[in-house]
Amino acid sequence: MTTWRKAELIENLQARQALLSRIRTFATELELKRLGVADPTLKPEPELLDRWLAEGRDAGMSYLGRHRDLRLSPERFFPGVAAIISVAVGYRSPARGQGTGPGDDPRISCYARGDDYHKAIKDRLFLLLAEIKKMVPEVKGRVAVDTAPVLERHWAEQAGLGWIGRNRCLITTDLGSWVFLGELFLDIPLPFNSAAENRCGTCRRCLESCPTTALDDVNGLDSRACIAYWNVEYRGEFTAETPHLSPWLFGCDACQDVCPWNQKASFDLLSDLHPRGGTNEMPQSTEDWSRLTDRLFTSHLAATAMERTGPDGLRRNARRILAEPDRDGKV
Ligand code: B12
Repeated sequence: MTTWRKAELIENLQARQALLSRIRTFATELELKRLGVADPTLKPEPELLDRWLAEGRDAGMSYLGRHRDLRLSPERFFPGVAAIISVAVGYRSPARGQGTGPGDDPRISCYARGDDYHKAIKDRLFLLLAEIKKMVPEVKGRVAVDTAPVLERHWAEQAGLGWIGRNRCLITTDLGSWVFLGELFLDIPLPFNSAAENRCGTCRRCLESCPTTALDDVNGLDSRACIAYWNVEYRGEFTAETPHLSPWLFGCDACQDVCPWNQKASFDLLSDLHPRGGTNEMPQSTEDWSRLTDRLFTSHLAATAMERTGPDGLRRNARRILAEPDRDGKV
């Protein structure tokens, strides 16, 4: 197998191209087909994050402000960074029912029905790093998926994978916004991709369809109004500020369901992310969910994205939906 020294990669574009081609081949074997490389000097604009935080749009997620400097500066997150590999991984499944489709009651965001994406993507990025180490023994790298202080959508956009839409999601031309993101920070240079062009045009369907008007064009998303903040991230009993969650038991896809790019998106999803098979035991109605047992949670829903909220959180969400007045004002 050809190996490269770091100095050689810095000096020689052809060596960088050859390495990237090998990286892509191996990544494809790992099902990481959508991969781009971002230039770490093209940092996110501090003003946008600072304004967002100053306006309290982070709701109770204080970690977003606490690690502000790391989020804005890839060198602080990973000293010596010379390239950021960004991957987009599909999760939309053709399977319907099980609370994932329009008309289902209650609804569960379709990102939450397969195995936990954090592990699925991280495992693959660590394997990719190990393979790069075989080709460039000096290389150092750091993997990030979701929980790391990294503005993932920004890097995915810079890596040419898609654009940040009005719904604030990274939208790709083939999978729409039904993608998870992950990154591999490297201290060796690679050929960079160009940032993707924004293709939302004049479409405002996501802004108009958000049931709680949490999205606006100028300021982005207000987490204090976002249903996905309340039914996934918020801890404790709900307050007077909590918006109506119905029909959303976990997460919310309202701003993605209406996106025209998502209507034509293909179902090319990572094998780990296929929805787990439903059984007769699985809760169906909101009443069933309000009585979800810990045993059923452990046997069917542990190690899915729903682990974040846990059985107490899911029961709480279901009780809340049951207590909300329906469209005719009846409880
Ligand atoms: C906190 C968080 C949330 C919060 C806040 C969401 C938000 N919009 O910030 C809550 C709990 C509400 C949430 C909900 C969801 N999330 Co979330 N979330 C995150 C997390 C951990 C951090 C996001 C963050 O830093 N926000 C801070 C704001 C300021 O960042 P920003 O809007 O991207 O803006 C920055 C840049 O984009 C840039 N920018 C460029 N143009 C503009 C324009 C404006 C107006 C602004 C303000 C900024 C901006 O400037 C900003 C700062 O430099 C990321 C993972 C990560 N580490 O990035 C996942 C992540 C964004 N979430 C993800 C998902 C899947 C979701 C949901 C779809 C889940 C669901 N179905 O319920 C929803 C979608 C909600 C939405 N419409 O954004 C995916 C998104 C994948 C994709 N295709 O984009 C991510 C990337 C996780 C992952 N690894 O895949 N999430």
